[in-house]
Amino acid sequence: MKSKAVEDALNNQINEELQSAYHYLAMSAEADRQGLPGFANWFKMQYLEELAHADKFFNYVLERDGEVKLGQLGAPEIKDKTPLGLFEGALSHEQHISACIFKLKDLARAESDHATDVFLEWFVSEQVEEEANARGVIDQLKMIEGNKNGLFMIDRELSGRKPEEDE
Ligand code: OFO
Repeated sequence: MKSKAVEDALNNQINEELQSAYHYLAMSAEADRQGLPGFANWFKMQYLEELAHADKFFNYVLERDGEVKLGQLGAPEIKDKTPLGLFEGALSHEQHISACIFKLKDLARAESDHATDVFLEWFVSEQVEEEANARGVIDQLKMIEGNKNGLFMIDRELSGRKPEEDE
């Protein structure tokens, strides 16, 4: 790639996306352990989406004749394991990813890398959606205030999430 700084940042983002996937996989296992199959499904679908995000960055670096450098992944850590805590964790994680994407976009512009700037547009919109999705579930969980029937209904709703079609 023309800019080494952009190439490094894109490689770093592959790692961020894979780390996200790993994080959601751990959340899926935790939800399953708690007897919440719908939550487990939602996090598993999110895990698959994050793998697809990593793949988009991976393919893009190769397409631009860059060098892919895969780094280490850390063990996921779930701070708050309550249903609300899981989704609050997801939201703050997505806010972190949004900040990464914005920083990457600023760098692409500073380096006059127009192709990368355009490539990142998809991720900017995706992050708006991802934050809104997590926020939507948080709102529902706050509304039921821990009521078991309410939690059962939300779990049923989350069980309906399907893998996204390729975009
Ligand atoms: Fe959850 O977001 Fe990737 O980019």
